[in-house]
Amino acid sequence: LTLANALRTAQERGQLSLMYQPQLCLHTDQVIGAEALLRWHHPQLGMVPPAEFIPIAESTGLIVDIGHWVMCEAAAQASRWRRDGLPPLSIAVNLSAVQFRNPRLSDRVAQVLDEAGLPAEALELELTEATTMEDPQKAVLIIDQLSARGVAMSIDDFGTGHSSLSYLKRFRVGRLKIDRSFVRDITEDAEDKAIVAAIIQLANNLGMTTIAEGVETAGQLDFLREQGCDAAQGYFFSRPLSASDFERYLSATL
Ligand code: G
Ligand code: G
Ligand code: MN
Ligand code: NA
Repeated sequence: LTLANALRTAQERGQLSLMYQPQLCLHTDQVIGAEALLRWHHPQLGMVPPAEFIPIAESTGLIVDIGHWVMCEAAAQASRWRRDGLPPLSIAVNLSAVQFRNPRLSDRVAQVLDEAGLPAEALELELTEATTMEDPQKAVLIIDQLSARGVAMSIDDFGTGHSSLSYLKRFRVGRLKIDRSFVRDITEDAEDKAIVAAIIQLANNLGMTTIAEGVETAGQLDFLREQGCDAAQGYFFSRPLSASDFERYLSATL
């Protein structure tokens, strides 16, 4: 059994699912959205971590169909939550570089939103720095197309790739996700403090908002608030949850 072959049938066999990690606004303390995170539960292998199977999905091209399924599933869930009267949440989906390169991406996204009955602003596509910097000139155009359709976008793992500041200002993305490697030691490490403070200022000066990932302690949260970070996600608030656990989490915080 190769992982690639098992992955080929994972979706049709119902082995894929999404978990939802709450995202909180640090100005209002309200849950404002969720990041959809893919899980693969294989009957023999158990839970296969995304760090293992996403690269295989990318190298085999399976990520195109899997990524499409993720977008449909996440959009449908967000739409159900709206219909059920939950506060309007935005749903963030991780986009692979392979999906990003697809010339029909913005049509596909529009179709997914249409089928789910979800407003474009409620979907956020997370692009990594590596994805955007593969071909930054082309990335500017693709981001403009998606942005023209009203889809929200963010740069994931910000600060870890090779982003060029001259491109950052040309990418019409709404927010930067501060990578959790910078957040981890933020209460002790003077350099991490400086980096995070600088990212928040840079984002604000370019008209973007920030969300910190991997927030695990009250101390980290205090520092982020002081610096004016807009939103956060991490184990301090909640681990990624199943859709029904997410609903319970949300009603407990209302
Ligand atoms: O929970 P966590 O282990 O889920 O995620 C590990 C990595 O896998 C993260 O970098 C995350 O961005 C990535 N990932 C999770 N879900 C998806 C997905 O649906 N598509 C892509 N391309 N990456 C994902
Ligand atoms: O790269 P991306 O941001 O898409 O990946 C999110 C990953 O971070 C997922 O694997 C998710 O499970 C994990 N994660 C989310 N919150 C925390 C946290 O507070 N601490 C740690 N260590 N990992 C987290
Ligand atoms: Mn992400
Ligand atoms: Na990240």
